[in-house]
Amino acid sequence: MINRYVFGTPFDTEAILHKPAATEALFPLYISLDGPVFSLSLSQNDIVFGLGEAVRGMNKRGHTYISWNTDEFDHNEEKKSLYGAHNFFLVTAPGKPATGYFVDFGGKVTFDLGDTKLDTITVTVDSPDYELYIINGTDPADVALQFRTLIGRSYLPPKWAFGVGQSRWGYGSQDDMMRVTQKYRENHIPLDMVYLDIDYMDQFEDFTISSERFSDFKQMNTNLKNQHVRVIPIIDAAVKQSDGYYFYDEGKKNNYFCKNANGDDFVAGVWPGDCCFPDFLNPEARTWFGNAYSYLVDQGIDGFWNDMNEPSLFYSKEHLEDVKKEVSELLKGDLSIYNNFRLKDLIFGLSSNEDDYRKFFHTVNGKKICHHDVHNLYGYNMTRAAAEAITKNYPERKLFFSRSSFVGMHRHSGIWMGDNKSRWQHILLNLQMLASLNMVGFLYTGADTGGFGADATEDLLLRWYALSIFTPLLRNHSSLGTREQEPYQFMDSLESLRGILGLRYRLLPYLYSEFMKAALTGTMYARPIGFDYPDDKDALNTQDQLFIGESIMIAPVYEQNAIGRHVYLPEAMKLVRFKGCTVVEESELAAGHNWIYVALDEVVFFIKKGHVLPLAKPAEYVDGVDWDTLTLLHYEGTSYTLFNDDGLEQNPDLQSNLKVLQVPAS
Ligand code: MIG
Repeated sequence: MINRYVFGTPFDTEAILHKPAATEALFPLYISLDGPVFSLSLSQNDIVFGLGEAVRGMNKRGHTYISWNTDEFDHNEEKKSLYGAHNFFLVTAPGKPATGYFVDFGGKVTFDLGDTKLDTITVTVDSPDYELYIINGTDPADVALQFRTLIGRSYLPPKWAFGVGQSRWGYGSQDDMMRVTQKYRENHIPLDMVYLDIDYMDQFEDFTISSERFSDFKQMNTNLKNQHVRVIPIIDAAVKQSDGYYFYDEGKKNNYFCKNANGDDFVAGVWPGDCCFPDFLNPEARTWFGNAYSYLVDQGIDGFWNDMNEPSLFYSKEHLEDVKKEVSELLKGDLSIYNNFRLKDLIFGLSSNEDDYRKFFHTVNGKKICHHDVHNLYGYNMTRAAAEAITKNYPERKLFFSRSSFVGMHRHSGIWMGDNKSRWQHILLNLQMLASLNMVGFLYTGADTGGFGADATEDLLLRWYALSIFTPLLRNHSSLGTREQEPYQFMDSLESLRGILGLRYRLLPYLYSEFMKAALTGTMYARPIGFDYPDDKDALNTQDQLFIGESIMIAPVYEQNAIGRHVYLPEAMKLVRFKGCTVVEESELAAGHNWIYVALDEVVFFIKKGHVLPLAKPAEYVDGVDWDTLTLLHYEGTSYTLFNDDGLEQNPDLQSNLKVLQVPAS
């Protein structure tokens, strides 16, 4: 059952696709409502799941989270905000029903989930104008399903986007793209995508290509496509302010940029220097920005990643002037301790300063809206702009994923999990976020495998890939200045890498099928194991294992130098061990707490009782996967219902693309 409560006159965030009529029902008595603040109490066994992209465990209890989209490059456990705002959480306990809450508001929302007081949740909305949805269900999976029904179908990427991707901030030329591809192919490491970061543009200007470093961009794309590899460029949200740059001139002329209080275009610094910010809340500006992607599509590009769309601001022009003045005053005196701190605060406070988000405005239906009140909708609408225009302009599905997001954007695109690091804890965080992101409809997601910041090691990369082969978005990406992270840079264990990535392609028919079924029916592709066993206390409290689709459970190793790990099995399952992408062990493991050994070059996972896992023959790219010759592994299973389509159709039908695969009687 879903109740929608409307407070004041909220701005429509367009998160919810199917809005039920506002409820006549009384506000539930167990919640105390005091202005835009509501509280509920937690009992000892209660577990809180949700909030999508956020730090810490699957059980979110015991921390304060703030929905405030932020360019945050250090994902440690103190952090309150990352790049997305996913204001949905649910409370449940073993054997108890579940209740979900969605705060539909585009500005700041604070979720104190048993942080100030262990037994109290307090949610504070930054405005009296918002909506609250309360969803009652039998168990967590039921509540999550009801929520997904409200927010609409998840984005469907093209099938090839389930392949392996290689990226690095710093690939700056056509030669770099060709070399990466060649290295992969000559080492027989599977590959489907290579990524372009900001260095392909001319002076970091959106929708331009450096002719110096990419003398024949279109030909490069053709050459790579002939090798079954697609090039995926980045697009940044901000547009360089520079007269004579065609895209800026168009935006300026048509009033498509956000304005400051005086009605002039708001200016802040990002990569290209001073920039203007497209008003993505204005539908005309969206159409303009979205259509611009065609410039690249027409040169053979089939996918994009949208960055810096929180929006991230290095400085605002206005604030920078104030800081310059104060700094020069400070430097005239002695830098006594407080002045020294002040100096540092002034400098560090330049980027993504909350005050700057109060200084610019959107125009929606002729009304001026302060950015601060709708901050969390910016990245959503940038990516929506791209997806809506390109979906209209071309018949085939294209790849889109974004850094910043809000619920609702999941209908248009996926997300990646932002600037993580080559840290062991970030493998676990990657797994945990998969679960909470699936709850809010972001099915096409994954983290920078190997870590974006800091230096990856061979063992970290192997362990991380052993998780990432199950994430729909599978991309190795790293920052400028870090140790080179392409698998072929770790030559000693190339055979192991080849095996692990090879397994991704063996699993592809299953992973794609389960992804598509989940997207088309509103279920979760990746889920906490307690969602399938809501009465089982140990299952519900397991935070480092996942079900992937209907048949398998994963339990990757995420600690350095570990030779194995603890695994909890809610019921007996079949353990399957892979080495070099072939099965080397199939054994039955009893229900309960188990220890398993997993070597660095192995992948171990579990098949659920009564279920079947189809496996393809190894392949080096998605187009090379043979969907007709599948081996069926199973644990007392008899059949598997496979979804398969051409991978490009925009609105595939579920039923007509299903095929039942029967396990031969033995
Ligand atoms: O300020 O484009 O998260 O993936 O490599 C950094 C450079 C901007 C942040 C993205 C990252 C990307 C980087 N970008």
